[in-house]
Amino acid sequence: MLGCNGYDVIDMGVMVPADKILDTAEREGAHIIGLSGLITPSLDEMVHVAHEMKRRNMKQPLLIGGATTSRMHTAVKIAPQYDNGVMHILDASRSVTAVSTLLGKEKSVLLQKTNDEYEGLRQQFANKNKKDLIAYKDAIAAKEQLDWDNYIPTKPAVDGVQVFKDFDLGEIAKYLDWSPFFIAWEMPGRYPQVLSDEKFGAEATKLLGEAQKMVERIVNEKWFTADGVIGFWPATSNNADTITIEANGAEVKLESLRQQSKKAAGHFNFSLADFVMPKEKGQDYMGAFAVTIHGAKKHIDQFAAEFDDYNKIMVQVLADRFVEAFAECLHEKSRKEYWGYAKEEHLTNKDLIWEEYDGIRPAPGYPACPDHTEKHKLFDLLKVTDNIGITMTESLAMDPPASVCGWYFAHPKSHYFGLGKIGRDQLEDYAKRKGMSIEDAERWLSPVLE
Ligand code: B12
Repeated sequence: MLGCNGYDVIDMGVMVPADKILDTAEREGAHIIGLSGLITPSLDEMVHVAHEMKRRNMKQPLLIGGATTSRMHTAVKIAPQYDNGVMHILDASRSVTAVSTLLGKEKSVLLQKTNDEYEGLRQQFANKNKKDLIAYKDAIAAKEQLDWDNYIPTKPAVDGVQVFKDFDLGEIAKYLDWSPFFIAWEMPGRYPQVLSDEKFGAEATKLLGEAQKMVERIVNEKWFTADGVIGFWPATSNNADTITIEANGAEVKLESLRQQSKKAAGHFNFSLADFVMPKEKGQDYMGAFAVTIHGAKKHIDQFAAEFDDYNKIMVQVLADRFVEAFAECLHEKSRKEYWGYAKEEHLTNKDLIWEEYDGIRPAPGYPACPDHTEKHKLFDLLKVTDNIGITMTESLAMDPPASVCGWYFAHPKSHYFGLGKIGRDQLEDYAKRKGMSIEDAERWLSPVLE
């Protein structure tokens, strides 16, 4: 593949172990190495790669990018591991200038400038004011008290787990949300407004037309196989941050994290556990789901082999759109049918996108539940790997990449929120509840630690 300045680009693909990347880079005489990270555990993997590059005495600059990366994290955690240049690139389009400079005479000037800037960021990080946190026990006391006395939980129609194999792609296509599609193509603005945007409108309209043509082929020629699994179980909370699920005669404890920031009077410190009925109030229910798109890789590889980057990216982006649409579709069917707490719901796709329904489906890794390790429990409860073939890497990324999993909550007052930072007291309690060492808990929760 031809890249910047006529240099070759080797795209190693997704979820490649550090050793394989570095072996290939050394074998092929790479001039620059780039890493892209989607979820926070991949940030640790990047630190490891930088460390390995130093151990191997490598000389190439290391470029960092992707949704969860940041200049601060790069400066504080990754750059100190490697002396021959680490740079965070906010946006792929900026990598062209950076790469051109790194391949030219000005390389050492750019690396020195970056290093000075990162030194400043490290100082800033070291001096940053701690957030105003309240004690964990006070945060629990400031939980939202839902009116459980007047709430009658709906017993799910599906008892246990239900698997969906080769789900109708035409049905899923009705739930496609095009706004993130345009974000993936780096076109700002929501759909459909983006189509009439002064600057991007014409290009956006053309792109959408081509995407829709590919959607038709995906559906008619069955490029993808959509598999999903959902499950519902009796559940109660403990008035703090543990939800107990009863599955197959055994108790499974789901551990939540609680907002600990100091809030104005009358504002709550939320935790997902608040949305499940406390045990002394009675019996509630909870659900989970996992969905995946198989088959995209074959088409991605084929377009890559034809050096057709445009269609390669289009398939990737559409696989992501399909999996999100599948999650939306199963969530709606769950509310109306499989759980059945909203049998009368009648919403348009636009209403669904704006989440105008009762209940939520937070995904482990999202701001309300940033601990990716809870995915292990979800995978066990739904037997995700056996049922629909999703596997997890050591960094807890799911393969196929177009996969989503999460929890279902039904309470009409359940809502999304961002956890924010937590204190040492909550970290210690959480580690104990999870049976994890403090060091492990610190590693997995590092982005939310004070
Ligand atoms: C699309 C998307 C998905 C897609 C997958 C995308 C994919 N395969 O890459 C789907 C729907 C499958 C998905 C699933 C999940 N997602 Co998601 N997803 C997103 C979303 C909405 C957009 C990411 C994206 O593609 N942006 C568009 C691209 C073009 O931008 P970008 O990645 O930032 O890349 C640009 C630059 O960073 C740069 N760049 C990127 N890489 C590199 C590399 C180099 C070397 C350089 C120079 C530059 C560069 O260039 C790009 C163009 O400018 C983000 C939210 C967000 N707004 O970022 C969440 C987000 C990344 N997802 C998240 C999570 C948690 C998940 C799940 C774990 C949820 C779950 N439990 O199921 C799963 C994990 C999937 C897996 N396989 O393990 C979280 C991650 C948070 C975290 N702390 O870990 C985010 C941030 C959402 C959130 N607000 O919490 N997701």
